[in-house]
Amino acid sequence: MLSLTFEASACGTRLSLSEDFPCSRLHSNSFIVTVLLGNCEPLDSGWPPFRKNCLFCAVSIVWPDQHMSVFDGDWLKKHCFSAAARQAMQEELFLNERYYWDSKLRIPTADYQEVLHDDKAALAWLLALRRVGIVYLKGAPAEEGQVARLADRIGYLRLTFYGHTWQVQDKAMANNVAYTSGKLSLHTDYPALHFAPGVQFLHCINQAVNGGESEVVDGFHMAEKLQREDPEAFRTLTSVRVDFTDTGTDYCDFMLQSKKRIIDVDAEGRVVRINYNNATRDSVLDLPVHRVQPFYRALKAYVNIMNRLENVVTYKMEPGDIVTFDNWRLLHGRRSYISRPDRLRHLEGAYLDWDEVMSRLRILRKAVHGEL
Ligand SMILES: O=C(O)CCC(=O)C(=O)O
Ligand SMILES: [Fe+2]
Repeated sequence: MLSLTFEASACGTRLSLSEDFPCSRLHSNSFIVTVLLGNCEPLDSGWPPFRKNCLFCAVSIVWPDQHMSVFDGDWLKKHCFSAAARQAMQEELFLNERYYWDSKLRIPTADYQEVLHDDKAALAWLLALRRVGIVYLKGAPAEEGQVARLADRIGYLRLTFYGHTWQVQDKAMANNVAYTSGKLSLHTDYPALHFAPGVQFLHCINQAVNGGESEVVDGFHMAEKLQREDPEAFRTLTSVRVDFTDTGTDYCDFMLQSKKRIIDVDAEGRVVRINYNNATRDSVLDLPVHRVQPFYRALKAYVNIMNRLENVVTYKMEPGDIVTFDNWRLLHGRRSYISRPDRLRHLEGAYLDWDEVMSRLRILRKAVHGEL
């Protein structure tokens, strides 16, 4: 196997020639490899070995049937197998690096109209949404239809049993606690779906005079704290699957059941998703009885951490504000409010998935910064 070693240098990428690749032109038993230099001319150093570093442009291979393939230096670099190169490539594709926060966070804020009409503003919005998990948009008209417009900016929204978009109001015969004026404790939306929506938009059309403040907490950061403070509880919440349920009629009738871990981790043990909504956590706990108390103890430990004042960010939305956040990461809540018929609190919400959001982000990054 041939191996090329890349090195960044002031004048570009350099290719280090090694003992097993002693010359710019390598004759193996069956093919010829030539390193093309900066000016893209094949280096004809001949034999014996040419050992110094050279500016690297491409590698050409002449196969036994005389067919020639030319591999551009940037292409080869992109396909490099070194751990560092692969990690950099994955980070560029998926942007998995997160900024963890607590109550001191100043929520990144952007202008709604700019995000709709300016690619740079839209890119900055989505980059912050990915990294911080929450971005506030100001200046939307205080009327329905804005979360759908914002979703159109990305691609399309996620239809659920609560409709394409949904109206958070104090409703008679409410089919969800969100549709009352009561307090909503910190939760993620829709763990009753096995594939919960990745991103949530909430647009304030009308706010209550008294109460109705919003609360958010960084679920990934809180999971990290739990792992440090109470590793046993972290192990329980990342291994035990619990049932969630949601039954009713809205967009159409529904009868959902799911089984989820409260904290999902990936193969490397990194926290990737929080699934927690006590309003839809099933009263049926499908566990052997000796695991019931350890589960509740672990859940209480996590909930206690997320409710600490030092971890919660509180804000009150005003008409025209839209909060956009990572529903796989943040837990959000609402303080109770006093419902007044002349000033009905009204938020409109919509869901999207991360695949669509990341797709738009990559396209915007290419449009703003060129090929990456
Ligand atoms: O009313 C709010 O501020 C939030 C509503 C909510 O969390 C929900 O609808 O899931
Ligand atoms: Fe919610």
